[in-house]
Amino acid sequence: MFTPMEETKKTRAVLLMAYGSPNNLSEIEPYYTDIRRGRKPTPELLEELTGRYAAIGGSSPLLRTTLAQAKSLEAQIAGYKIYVGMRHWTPWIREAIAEMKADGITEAVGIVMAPHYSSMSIAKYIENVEKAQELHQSDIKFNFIESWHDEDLYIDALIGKIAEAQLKFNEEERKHLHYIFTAHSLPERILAIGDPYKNQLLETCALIAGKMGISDWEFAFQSAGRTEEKWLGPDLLEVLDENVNKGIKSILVCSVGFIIDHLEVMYDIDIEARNHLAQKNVHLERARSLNDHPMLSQLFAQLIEERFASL
Ligand code: FEC
Repeated sequence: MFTPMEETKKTRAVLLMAYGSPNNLSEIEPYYTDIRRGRKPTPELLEELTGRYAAIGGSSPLLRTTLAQAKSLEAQIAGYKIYVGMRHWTPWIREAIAEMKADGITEAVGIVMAPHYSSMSIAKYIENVEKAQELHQSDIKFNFIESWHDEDLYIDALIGKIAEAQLKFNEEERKHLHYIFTAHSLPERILAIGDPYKNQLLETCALIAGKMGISDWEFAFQSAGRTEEKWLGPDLLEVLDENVNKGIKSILVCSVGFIIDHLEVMYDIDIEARNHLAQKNVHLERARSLNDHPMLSQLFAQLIEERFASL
């Protein structure tokens, strides 16, 4: 016999979403084509991206880590099934929706493995879910958690990672440590439409700095797209140059906009930014991403339970 609450839980579920990542080098072209909304990349762009994946070992841990996060979340919110859907590759969001429909899910909370809202990121995941619902003639009632950039558990978990990275510097370096917080750049035109992305990012940084008592920090965008239009700056590499010119010798980078150690962190910071500083006598360390950190699943569980309670 199931209690009424257990009965309700059987028709309620969580959709955990992330960007998506090719499983091997041969999947890069169709993956990249999807990111470019159906336009195939030029041979030069394809070669450049293939080179980046090859440099991090041929594939990214993004899916593996998202699945691990889903598993720990499932353990935290016993009773609700967690479905995983990716925006740009398998397992697709549309596959998750088909599975949810087949399982008789009627209400769901959607959350993305990205803390900051933008019309060019989180809103696109929501659109993707809506299109998938149309495709499968599904009418699951979705409630989306659109941002969680100022939540204590996220801020405190990041502070823990920054504290771990501080220990990679010697005592003298720690006294003069400069902090750079980063996130994925987006086209600058989002500012004109009042997109909250940049402000939410700065709020995250200010909360971390305030709690840690750090005053020597700045924010930079990274991973700007290879397109003609202007992307949000300043770019991480420019900011690194400015710091070199000022004589800064120890820099701790923390990518607050990313949750997982994936391509954009493993290549753009661990390889590209490091190479950029080679021969410049600067000690750079990066705070590890949260990945499947238990405080993150605790936060997701809390936010999801609150949403279900409000339905
Ligand atoms: O590890 C992996 O295999 C995948 C890593 C990955 C994540 C990610 C997250 C975000 N992106 C965001 C915005 C854009 C915009 C464009 C764009 C392009 C790419 C390309 C790759 C890529 N992104 Fe990404 N992104 C990841 C990977 N991204 C690869 C294509 C090559 C390149 O430009 O580097 C430009 C699209 C266009 O051309 O029209 C815009 C944002 C996030 C953070 C939120 C999220 O995770 O969804 C914002 C992870």
